[in-house]
Formats: sequence, structure tokens, C-alpha cells
Amino acid sequence: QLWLRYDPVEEEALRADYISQIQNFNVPGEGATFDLIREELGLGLEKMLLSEIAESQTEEASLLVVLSDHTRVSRSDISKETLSSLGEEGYLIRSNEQNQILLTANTPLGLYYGTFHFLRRLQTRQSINDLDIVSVPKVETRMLNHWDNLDRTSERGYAGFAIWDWHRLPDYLDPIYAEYARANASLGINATVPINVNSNALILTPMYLEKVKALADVFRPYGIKMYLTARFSAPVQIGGLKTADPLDPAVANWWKEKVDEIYEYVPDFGGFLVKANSEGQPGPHDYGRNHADGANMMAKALAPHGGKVIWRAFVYSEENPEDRHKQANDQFVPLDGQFEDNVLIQVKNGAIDFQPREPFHPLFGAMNKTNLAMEFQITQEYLGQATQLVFMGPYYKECLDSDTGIKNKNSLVSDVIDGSAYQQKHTLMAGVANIGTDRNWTGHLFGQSNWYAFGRLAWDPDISAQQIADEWVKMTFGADKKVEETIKSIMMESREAAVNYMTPLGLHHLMATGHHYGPGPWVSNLGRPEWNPVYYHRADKEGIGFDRTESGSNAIGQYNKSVAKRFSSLKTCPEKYLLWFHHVSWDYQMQSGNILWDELALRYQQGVNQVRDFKSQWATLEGKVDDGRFEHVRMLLNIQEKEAIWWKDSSLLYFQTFSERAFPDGIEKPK
Ligand code: GCW
Repeated sequence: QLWLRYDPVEEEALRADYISQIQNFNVPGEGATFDLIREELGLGLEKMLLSEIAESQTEEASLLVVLSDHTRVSRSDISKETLSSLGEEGYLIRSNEQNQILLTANTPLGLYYGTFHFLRRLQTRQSINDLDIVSVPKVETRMLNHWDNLDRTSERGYAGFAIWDWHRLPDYLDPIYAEYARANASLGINATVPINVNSNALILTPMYLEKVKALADVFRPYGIKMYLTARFSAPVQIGGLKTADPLDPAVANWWKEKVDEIYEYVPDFGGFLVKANSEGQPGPHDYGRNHADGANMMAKALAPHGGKVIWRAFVYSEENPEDRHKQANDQFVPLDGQFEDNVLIQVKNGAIDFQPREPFHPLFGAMNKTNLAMEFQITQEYLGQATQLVFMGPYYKECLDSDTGIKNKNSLVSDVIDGSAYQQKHTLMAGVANIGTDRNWTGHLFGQSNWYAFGRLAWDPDISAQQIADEWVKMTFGADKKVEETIKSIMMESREAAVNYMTPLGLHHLMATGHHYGPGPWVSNLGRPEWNPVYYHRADKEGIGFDRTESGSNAIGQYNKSVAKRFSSLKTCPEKYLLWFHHVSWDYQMQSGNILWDELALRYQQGVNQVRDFKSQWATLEGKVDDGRFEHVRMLLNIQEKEAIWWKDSSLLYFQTFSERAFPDGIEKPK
């Protein structure tokens, strides 16, 4: 049920107040999305208010949900400008003089989104008096990326298998597809890519396109657009061509025909997501061409249909092993201004790879003539996967709220993403999904909060992590104050705890090889330098950390001046990024007064202590949270504690072989 449980409003006075204001509802309108609206309102209101709220046929109903061309709206004092500012997906909810709640939008989808907003107010037990709400998404495409393979395994999924049952599609439509679409729509997510970026060209063949069409048909009423990953070498693999060179006219023509064919199956197809020349995937470099050559060739095939190319900036290869951090900027900045209008460059939040903590990616703020998009990871590849409780709200916000240092009053990463920093033609936020066949969708119950947080931030990157936690907890666990406060306090601290016990003070990529679960900072024997954790921490007798200043790789030079200046100096570099940017001596004096070695050790210990604290906080909820969920989280927190200790002990014992210093007071002796 996710966050759509619609638990009854227990406080009687409040429930009575809601009922007195919503005696009935009227949703005039025909079509699949209107049916969904009526269904959702009927279900949500009845469950929360414990009484059936009648559907009325009159426009006098106490809750009226109508398109903006309805006479009730045109006769109201809502201005034309306000209505047009709602665009295709925004909505307005207002209490009018007749004591009626009016929900309006320019499209059925806008009404559907508004319906979820209205229900959320009840779910979070807020007042519905004097409503005056206008909400318009700040980001155009709000998308999930599933790294799911056609055989239902998932590249980085930890919640069972992929929900897409390709074998039984197109004829068998598992109800989970509609449930998935509804949950996404409740957050405003409007696009999905059901297959892995490490793509299989088969998805573009007729056999699979029929299945894709079946899914797209299920998603359509929920406002979810279908995109596919496109393997760059597909013209060779499934097209019988000798080359996939983007400048070869036969190749361009193959893509054009393929795109035309896809639109026959899915007339509102969104476009392609492409991983090229990264981690062994094929791409334009294989033919001596650049990313713009590759992306534009596909973009031209899609443009006549209104489709887009989402080209990923997560590129790294053996071409430049000096500092993987620099590769994306080196390859993309020179191409700024060369991409077609319907190309978006999808950039991970940081320059390495979804680490527990990364400074924002230097591409944000370095390309102002290109549509730049955000890629966050919802699945916790490097954050304890589906075993550990880590609420990602503060993580996403840390990146979105970072100042890129461009000379502009809208200079935050979120301003780049929502298009207010530069006049981007298209905007996009993507999240790598954590969804699978597990009964609770996400493996760890709290993984649901990360799906939720992503969706809410894609709609509005300016909402606070605190607000998101607040909403999610109320919607998921009910409105008991003690339960709410306890869970929120665990959530809000959880990411910091994980950073402490895994990679404090700017350390990164120290996870065990391949699966990325648990510690492996000592690994040094892998084929390519940048696959080895030792490449990232660079510990030696003198100190630890990656020198990315001018005396080192100078990756810092890729940031705008003011940012580069702040990161460069040991005095001004935030300590949370210290070892990301600097190689620092073991007895360097930290702000706390501790030397670096002691501080590092204490952070690891603090991470363990925080998890213990989560455990004892959770224990106080026994009997207040249903047994199933209580036990699930209790057992997982036990594992998390064990693993926090595992991280601390093994990392400290390993780093001690370099520091050759004793542990400070307060460190539990590693076993
Ligand atoms: O995070 C790394 C993962 C790969 C992934 C790659 C990418 C899809 O370890 O599994 O491949 O990033 O983002 O392309």
C-alpha cells in the first residue's frame, strides 16, 4: 500500500470536521483518468473518514473537481493568468465563498495530481479550511530509471526481481503495473524507463515492442510516459548493418526507421535513454565520433515525433585513468552548445558514483547552452542496499542546495535542474529505482521513503527533507505523535550515520568490489586503477585522501572559481569533503581540536553509536507499530549495527597500518 494506506483519522473531532466539509464530491468528466480520480477519492475518503462519501452529480457538491473550462471556474474570480500558469500538469485547490472546495486544472492529469495533493492533506491531518493552493511541477520530466534486465534480474536492485514480467507480456497484465503507475502518479512521476542502461538491443525488436506497448497502454491514464534505453550498437546487433557509426547515413536512417516503428506501437513514446562509451558500453567513440554526434543522430530521428534523447554523462573508461572525477567534464564541456534541443545530458549527482557523500558534480554550472538533467540513485547501491535504513531526503537536498558558483542569482544545482539558472529548453530529474517484486516493493520498508522523497523533489526540488519525512511518516505509520517523532528522528540522522561508519570526512568508493556491499578499502589488485579502492583513499605513512587540488589531479579546477577556491584551501574546504579533495597528514589539526587520525576513528565510532541509538529508539515503538513492520525493521537494524561495526573495525585496522597511531579514547577495540 506504500504511502497510500489512507489510515482512518482517529481523532474524532478532526474527522467530524473533515466530514462536515466533504459531504460529497463531484467529478464531471469522461475518460480513464477521470475514472481514476473518482476511484481514488472514493477510496481515500471512505478509508480515512470511515464513512462513505457520496459521489454527487451536481456542481454544488462540497468538493468539485473540474477542468478549468468549466463554468464554475470561468465564473469564479480565478484569473486567466493563474489558470494558464498551471500548464499541463499543475492544479489549483481553493475554498470558495459557497463553502465549496474547488479543485481545477487544465487537464485530467492535473486534476489527478491535485486529487492526490488533496488526499495528502487529510493523510497528514492538515486543515482543509480556507484552502488556497497552486502547485505546478518545476521539472518537466520526472522519471524512474529501472536498471532491470530482460531476464528480470536487476543490475542494482535489492528488492527481489524486476516487476516487469516480459515473458507473460503483452497478454498478461499483472495488476502490479497499474499499482506501480498509481503510486508514481501520486508523487507526480510522469516517465519511466523499464530497462537497464546497460541495454539489450532486443528491447527494440517487434517482439518486445509489443510488450512495451502493452505496458505503455496501462501507464497512459496515469500520466506515465514510456522511454526505452537504446543500445548504441543496435543497428549492428539487430539491424544487420556493418557499423553503428553515427555519421553513416545508413545508420542514421536505421534509427529513423526504428523510431518511426516504435511510434506505431507507442504514439506518445518519450524517447531514448543512452549510456554510451562508459564501462564497456558501445558508443560514438568507437567510431572516432563524439557524444554530440551520437546523441544528435538519435535526436533527429525522434524530433519529428516530439521525442527526446537522454544521454548520460556517467562516462569513464581506460582512456584517462588519472582521475575518473574529471572525465565527464573533459568530454562534455567542449560540446556545450552542440547538442540538439531535444537532447538532455543526464548527470549523476556527483562525479564518481552515488557515494554515501559526494560534492555536487562540476558539470552543473559548467554548461549553460545544454539541457542538463539530474540522475539520483534511489536504490542504495553504496548505502547498505536494502538491508540498511538510510533516508535519502537529506542526501538529495545536499546536492540540490549546493551553490554552483555561476554568476547568477539562481546559482544552485536545483536552479540548473529546474531551468531557472539558464533557459533550458527541457528539464528532467531521474531516479534509479529501488522497486522489485518484494511484497513491500523496496526490500527495506524505509526504501519506500526514498522512492517517495525522489518523487516529491522531482516535482519541487525546493521542498525540505524534513517536510518529506514528515509527510511520509504520517502517511505510512499514522499520526501518533510519539511514533512520528521517533521515526523522523531516526530518518533524519540515518544518512549521516551511514557516512560516518562507511566513508567519513570525504572518503569514498571503499566498498567491496563488484557488489559494493560492505568494506573493502584494501583492495588493490583489480584490472583498472580506478576500480581499486586504494586509488581513492591513497593512504600512506604521511596521511590519507585524494589530492584533487592543483598539486594533484586538479579536478577542483573544473568547478567555477568561487567554488574551486573554497574547496582548494584546507581552511575553507568543508570537512565533510576534506579527503575527497586533499591528501591530509594524519596529525592535521581538525576543527574539533582532534588530529585527523583521531577524528577519523571517532567518526567511525560515532556511526556505530548512532545505529545503536536507532535500535533503542525503534525498540520504544513496540506495540505502537504493527508487529510485522516492527519486527522487519528491528531485525534489519540489528544487521545494520553488526555491519556498522564491521565497517568501523576493518577500516580502522586497515588504516592504522598506515597511520601507525593508537586509537583515541572512546573507540571500542576492533575485533
Ligand atoms: O554505479 C555504477 C554501477 C553500475 C551501473 C553504472 C552506471 C548500470 O555499479 O552497475 O551500471 O554505475 O550508472 O551506468
